[in-house]
Amino acid sequence: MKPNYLILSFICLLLLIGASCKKAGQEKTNVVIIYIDDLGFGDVSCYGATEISTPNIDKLASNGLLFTNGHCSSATCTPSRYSMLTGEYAWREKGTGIARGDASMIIEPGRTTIATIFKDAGYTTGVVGKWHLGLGPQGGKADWNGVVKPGPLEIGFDYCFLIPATGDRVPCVFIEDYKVVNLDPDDPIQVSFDGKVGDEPTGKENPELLKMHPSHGHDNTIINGISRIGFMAGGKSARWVDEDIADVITGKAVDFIEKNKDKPFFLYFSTHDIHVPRVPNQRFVGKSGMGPRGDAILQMDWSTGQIMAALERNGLGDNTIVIFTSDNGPVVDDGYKDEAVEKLGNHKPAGPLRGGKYSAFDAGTRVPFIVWWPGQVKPGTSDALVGQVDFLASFAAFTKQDIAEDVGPDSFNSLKTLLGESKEGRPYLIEHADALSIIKDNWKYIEPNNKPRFNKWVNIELGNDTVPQLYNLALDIGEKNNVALEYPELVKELSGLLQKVKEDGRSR
Ligand code: NG6
Ligand code: CA
Repeated sequence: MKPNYLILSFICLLLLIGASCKKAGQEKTNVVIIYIDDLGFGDVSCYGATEISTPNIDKLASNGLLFTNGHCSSATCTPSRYSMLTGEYAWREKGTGIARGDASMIIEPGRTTIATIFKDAGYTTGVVGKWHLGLGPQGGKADWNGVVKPGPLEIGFDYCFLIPATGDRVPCVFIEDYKVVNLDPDDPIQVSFDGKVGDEPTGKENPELLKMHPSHGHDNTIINGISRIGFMAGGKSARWVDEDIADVITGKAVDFIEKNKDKPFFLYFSTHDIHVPRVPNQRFVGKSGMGPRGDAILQMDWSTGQIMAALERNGLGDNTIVIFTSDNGPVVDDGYKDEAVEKLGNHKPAGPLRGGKYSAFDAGTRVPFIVWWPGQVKPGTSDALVGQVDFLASFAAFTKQDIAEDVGPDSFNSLKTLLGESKEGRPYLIEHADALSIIKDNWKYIEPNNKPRFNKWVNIELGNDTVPQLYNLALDIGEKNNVALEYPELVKELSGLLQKVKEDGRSR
């Protein structure tokens, strides 16, 4: 029988269209970054925690690529986020330490960020959750009662729903796009970090009114029975309820996914959990047996599950990359008496690592780091050295864009490594706490500095020392043996490279 060439050509045409659609689809794969606050390397079960179970994150890890040597850039929040969004190490710029609640916008409006990269590639971009990168004009103050600007919308985000700074800093209100949510104009907000405003009680003056007491700091205005950093008056109808924060922001993130399910989107979902004050919803209270810190971990795992369920429900499961990671390492007592210390039991928030949040030791910056993209990223583990500072250049490459010479000065294209196509990690990575460190080929050098080694406030070894420190992470992941004196050549090489990266003003 004579073949029907018309039908055959039609089938070929369909196949061709199918193939090119797949390619086009891949170019517009959605990207979601789930950014947890203060989550330690050992805080989730897929990273070895045995005293707590995080089934949603474990599922993400078992279907994705789990990095054992993944890093944020700094041991605290603001600089890590700055560096993740801009691709520049935060320590290069003044004013990128832990931001006050009334800090002005730290990233200059119009600057290329990971959000502008996606926006330029035709994505709808959103940030939901903790911001902590300042809002309002340089040299001025945010107008909490008017248009809160500039903010994320000036650096590439189409949508934002924000906790302006942190849960423990005023103002304790949400911001959607440019406005404080539910604000009554007859009850304007006042915010101060320099002295009391209004006549509302503070934790210092009226501790009997508190439902959670500070252990250090955190004794200014009482909002919902918890005293905060900073003073606030007014804005009563706009104030958040701590127990509902996770529900509210997770809901907004899910709404963003649903609204944008038919077009490519980039979502930066930044949880309040497991930062202080840890006040999880009643559903999680007492469920971990570890007090509010453990319960907040369960709530954070739930939030992660909600995001994943929203992706699945909308058929986006195999066309979305999800990156799950944290902004800095763990801290147990970070300023409130919330039983985190008493109920920790055998749980090791940092796993085998030394230090924690604020620390130059590896627990400060080596964090959970999972990349999930079913059908594309092969499940498994990778011990390649990867850093969040590389997201900008990597996603520029992913969306097939070149970046200008001065953009993302410390961001390397690590796309192949992040997607598991290569086992080769970064040649080296700089880490930032009080001191700077450099990691290269599993050696870690911490530069000498004069700050004390131990901070009694947070009970964390900060990794500071007046002498150079060198650790062989391959043999000594807990950084117990400083071998600087045994390897003077290596100390010279690493300190020299660190010095060069500082002096060059860029490393890409
Ligand atoms: C510290 C706070 C701490 C936390 C941290 C920022 C005190 C005594 N301590 O100054 O509780 O808010 O700043 O954490 O106020 S971060 O994760 O946002 O960097
Ligand atoms: Ca943090």
